[in-house]
This record gives sequence, structure tokens and C-alpha cells, in this order.
Amino acid sequence: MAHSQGVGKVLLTGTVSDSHTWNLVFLDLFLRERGHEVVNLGPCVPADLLATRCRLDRPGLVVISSVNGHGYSDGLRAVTRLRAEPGCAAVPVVIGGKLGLDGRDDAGRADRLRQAGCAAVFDDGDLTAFDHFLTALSTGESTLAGRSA
Ligand code: B12
Repeated sequence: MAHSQGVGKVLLTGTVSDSHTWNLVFLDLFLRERGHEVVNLGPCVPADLLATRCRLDRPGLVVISSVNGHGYSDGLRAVTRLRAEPGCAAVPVVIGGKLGLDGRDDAGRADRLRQAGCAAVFDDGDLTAFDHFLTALSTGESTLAGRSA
């Protein structure tokens, strides 16, 4: 089922400290199977590089993936830096995967990510919720989604 018309290019990225790659391979395929154009920046992406690519590529969605347990802190720095980049203040950003270690302090940290500019936080990597988010974004419905932990 392709529903990419309303989304545009998707910028997919790992976080600066995270060297895991299969999460990115999976998400790349997941998005392409749904008809989205994907630019996959790969793992260990510094916040400055993500911000620059966001300015140059003008994506309709930025997807941040982290599974190494540093996702809340790395993701917060990434989205904060991205929001400061010219032209990147309004692009929807989502983050997901295994964002913390042992589920400690999840709700508060997910809220901080939202306050910093994430439209949705899939801190348990919920792909069904992510799929619903993509559909809502494509059809122009509210982009606020994701579990609040
Ligand atoms: C393979 C692996 C590695 C390999 C990675 C090789 C590679 N090329 O990727 C190596 C050995 C290098 C590695 C290293 C480390 N790893 Co490792 N690794 C794994 C392992 C066994 C599998 C990960 C994997 O490939 N899964 C397959 C992919 C497809 O699934 P996934 O990553 O879970 O992603 C899915 C979801 O999370 C979700 N998702 C992911 N991102 C997003 C984003 C959005 C928006 C959404 C909606 C969904 C989503 O979608 C994916 C598909 O379902 C997991 C344990 C496990 N069974 O999950 C540990 C695991 C991820 N690793 C872990 C750790 C701690 C490390 C190290 C820190 C270990 C160390 N002390 O050195 C380092 C980190 C290095 C670094 N700088 O990042 C922990 C993370 C702990 C946490 N988050 O609570 C895990 C969970 C193991 C554990 N139980 O402790 N690892």
C-alpha cells in the first residue's frame, strides 16, 4: 500500500553514538515498501550533519532510530540542533527504537523529546503506531502520535 504523496522524502538516521545498523536497514525497507522515498544517512550521525542534510535535502519527515540505550539523550541533542537549522524548524521529526536502558524515567524523557520538537516518540519501537503516524501524515491528519511511555 503506497501512501507517500503527502509525505515527500524521508530522511532516516541513526544517532551519533549508535553503531547498530539492522534497525536502519529494516526501517529503510519498511518505508520503501510503503512507497516513500528514503535517504538513509546510516549509523553514528552527528547532530550537525543531520541538521545540514535536513537543510539541503528538504525532507517531509525525519526518522531518528536508536537502539543502544542512549536514544533519549542523543535524540534530544539531535532534534534540538535540527530545530535551530535554517529551514528545519517545522519539518516533522519522529524518534523510536529502544531509547533507554531498562525503561527508567521513560515518560519524562519522552516528554522532553516532544517539547524539543518530536512529533512522535516510539520509545518501544511500535511499528503499528508508526504506520498509523505515516498514514496520518500522508493524509494531512494530526501528526501527533506515539506512545507516551
Ligand atoms: C546485533 C546487535 C549488536 C551488534 C550490531 C551490529 C550491526 N551491524 O548492527 C553489535 C555487536 C555491534 C552491537 C553493539 C552494541 N550493542 Co547491541 N545488540 C544487537 C542485538 C543482538 C540485535 C540488534 C538487531 O540488529 N536487531 C534487528 C533489528 C531489525 O531490530 P531492532 O534493532 O530492535 O530495531 C527494531 C525496533 O527497535 C524498531 N525500531 C528501531 N528504530 C526505530 C525507529 C522508529 C521511529 C520506529 C517506529 C521503530 C524503530 O524497528 C526495528 C524492527 O522491528 C540487540 C539485542 C536484540 N535482540 O535486540 C543488542 C542491543 C540493541 N545492543 C545493546 C547494547 C547495550 C550494545 C552495546 C552498547 C554493547 C557494548 N557494551 O558494547 C554496543 C553499542 C555500540 C554502539 N556504539 O552503539 C543493547 C541495548 C540496550 C538497551 N537499549 O536497553 C541490546 C538491546 C542488547 C541488550 N539486551 O542489552 N550490538
